[in-house]
Amino acid sequence: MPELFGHTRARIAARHALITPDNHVNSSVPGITGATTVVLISEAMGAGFAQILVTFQDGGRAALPASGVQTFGYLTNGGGTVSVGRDKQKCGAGYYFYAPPGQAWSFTPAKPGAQLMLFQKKYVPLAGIAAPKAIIGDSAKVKGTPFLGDPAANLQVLLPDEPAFDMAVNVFAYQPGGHLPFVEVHIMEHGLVMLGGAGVYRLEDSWYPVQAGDVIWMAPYCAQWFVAMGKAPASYLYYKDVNRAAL
Ligand code: UGY
Ligand code: MN
Repeated sequence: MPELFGHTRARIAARHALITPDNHVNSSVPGITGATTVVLISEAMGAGFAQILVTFQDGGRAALPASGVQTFGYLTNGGGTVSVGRDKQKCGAGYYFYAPPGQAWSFTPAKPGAQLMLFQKKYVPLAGIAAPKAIIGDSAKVKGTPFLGDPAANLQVLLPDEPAFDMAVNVFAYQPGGHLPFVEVHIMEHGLVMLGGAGVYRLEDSWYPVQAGDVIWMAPYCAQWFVAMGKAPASYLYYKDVNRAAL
């Protein structure tokens, strides 16, 4: 239904943001054709990374050249073929890939409607440590662990937690009523998409109702807390910068 009075749940603040599917406006991004591309989070907002949603149409394709940018992609809908460097694999919903800096990658959807959530970050090398290798995986096969021992909050870590990686991407799944055990305040930045369910996200001193499709940016030190609400589990996919010195 068209919005008659200019209401929205979106909020773009200096140190956090909430963007709902109703707010999306497409951009053209080099290397992505036959698709609608929405740049949800970017340096223009004050973030140190980009989060981009790509929905493919008939004949669409993404093919990005090698650069100093690393890309993590997660298939939120549909399937297709992912190529990273010399690796090539057919992937379905819930699959993910990691394209390290210096490697080209492409995605060719099997059918229109396939949807990729991308997280991109300029890679920060670490002296004496080789850059990471390409990864293609299925999140359904990644074992989760109860977050700080709480079985109502299950964490799946999709990328290896090794010094070579300066970014992490995880899936957090909560049972109804499950919540982050405390209000987190940390140097790491987050980009997040709600994969399913609903809940309330505290960001700094505001509380927001959130549901599937909503995207959140949390700047470093943004106070954050989440509780899952309703009768179904809630889950989100999120990015975080990791493994680098503060100074
Ligand atoms: O990894 C994290 O910092 C995570 N616990 N944060 C979050 O879910 N907002
Ligand atoms: Mn956090």
